[in-house]
Amino acid sequence: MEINLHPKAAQVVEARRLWLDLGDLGDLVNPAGSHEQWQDHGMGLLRTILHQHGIQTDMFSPRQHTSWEHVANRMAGYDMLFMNVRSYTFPVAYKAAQLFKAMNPNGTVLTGGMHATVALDEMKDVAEFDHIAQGPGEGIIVDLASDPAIFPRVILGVGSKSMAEWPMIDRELWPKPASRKLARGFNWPLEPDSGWGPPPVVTLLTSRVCPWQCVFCNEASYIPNMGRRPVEMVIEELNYLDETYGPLGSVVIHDSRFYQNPSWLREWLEKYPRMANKVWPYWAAARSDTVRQWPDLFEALVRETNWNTVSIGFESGSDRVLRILNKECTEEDNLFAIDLLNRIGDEMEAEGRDAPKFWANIMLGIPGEEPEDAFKTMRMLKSMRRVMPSISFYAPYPGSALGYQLIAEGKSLMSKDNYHRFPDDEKLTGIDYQFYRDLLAGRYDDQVNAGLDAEARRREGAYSMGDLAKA
Ligand code: B12
Ligand code: SF4
Repeated sequence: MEINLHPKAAQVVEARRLWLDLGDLGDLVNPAGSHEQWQDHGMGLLRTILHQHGIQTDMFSPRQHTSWEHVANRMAGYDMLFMNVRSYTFPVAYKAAQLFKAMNPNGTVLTGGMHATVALDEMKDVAEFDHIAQGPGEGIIVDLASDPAIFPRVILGVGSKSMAEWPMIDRELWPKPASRKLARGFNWPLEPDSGWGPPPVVTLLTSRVCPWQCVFCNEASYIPNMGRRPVEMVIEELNYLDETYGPLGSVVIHDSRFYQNPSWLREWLEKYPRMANKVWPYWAAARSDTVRQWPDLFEALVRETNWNTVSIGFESGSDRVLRILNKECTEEDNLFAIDLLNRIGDEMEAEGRDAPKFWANIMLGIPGEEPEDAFKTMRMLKSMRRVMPSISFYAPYPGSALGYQLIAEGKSLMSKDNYHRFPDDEKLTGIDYQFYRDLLAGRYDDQVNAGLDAEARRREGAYSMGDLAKA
């Protein structure tokens, strides 16, 4: 990583710096689910860079405590507080900053992260945030931590051109589980069982940006483009983690869009089975239209690289809604991907191998969605032979085109105190959430089943509506 040590860094090493990992109270004590336990790569990357430049930071997390009083007491005596603020952690960051200032009236609060980029006005309204860095932080964090006073309140971050420049994250800089019960199966500094593959789990990123422009997401509009991490670096990191903390059980590739850039994927196909200590099974994401565009590559990756959990943002089973979302995938693309993975799974099972399954991302409660659209979505789900459904009510996140529009129209129910990040929270005015609850509870099964074709009906039983409600 090409960052020169700031000349002042040596002089200010004695400043006491705290990085607060963000998340809900108790998530690393007695968590409700697995995702709350996962680690923050933004914080991991920036702390690794700081420490490699001789700038030490202490760190702990509200996730390790069960009361805000404990969090406040642990913040006493620090000169600087750093936080990676995403929209869904904004309420926690806001509260933490207030407590930090109460404990350290002369302390400085330095924030960055996704929410600073997509909702600057909300960040600026918090007087306790002394500095707000928009965009990527890897090229600026050392200077900022060395001498924050020379920076204005709002700062434009500096990123790397390619993820090849990122150092390997020092995973020991991540928070530990904070109860004996949780520590037992956590495998820190690796990560716990996610239900997707055997533990210990390694989460990592090979790419950062997605070129599509779905109106509910639209990452390309606020995450700067950068080169993908070279295949060999990814494999080297996995082998290093396996040898240092392993043996590894499985991998989660956190990329928003793993299945893009066929030349990178072909290299992965060629090298991962040959160079990795073991061909660990992994979770990674695709779009149904790209599966349809490069089906042979998809099949080869599933069969030869152990891509055994295929996450697809199907979102809806209705062309009308897919158009509202600007998903640029059609019902037919979705069905193509489903038929293909069903077939590959059947064949692999017949060969005595574990069948790959879908992690199917589905949204309900989309503005403009009619009951018949939602029924079609349920039918689509029922045609997947092996599936873990991940269903949430649509959330109008800032940063996305549709989110900005609905916020401007005053229809969002997400606020500074509650960003409603749970799948079944009500997020918008004007949506009949009771209809969707009834749908998930199976009260419309007759209408859903009546529209199923014979083949899908034959497969019925892969899961029940009850599973959906719990997803
Ligand atoms: C991995 C991931 C997850 C994982 C793990 C999350 C975790 N613990 O980190 C899981 C699957 C659990 C997850 C879940 C969710 N996620 Co998520 N996730 C991601 C993803 C794909 C990668 C995040 C990442 O590691 N990025 C790489 C790191 C290096 O980037 P970074 O953290 O932003 O940090 C950089 C900068 O922000 C900056 N920076 C950060 N902090 C600081 C501090 C300072 C001082 C400075 C100067 C700079 C700085 O520098 C860093 C390096 O460049 C992003 C999309 C993306 N491509 O980033 C979505 C994303 C962050 N997730 C998002 C959402 C909405 C969610 C969910 C709410 C989805 C849902 N409805 O359930 C849940 C909520 C989870 C929860 N705990 O409550 C949104 C957030 C939108 C927003 N406006 O904030 C994103 C952007 C995806 C999207 N487009 O919708 N997510
Ligand atoms: S939803 Fe998926 S495909 Fe669409 S912009 Fe976001 S990451 Fe890309």
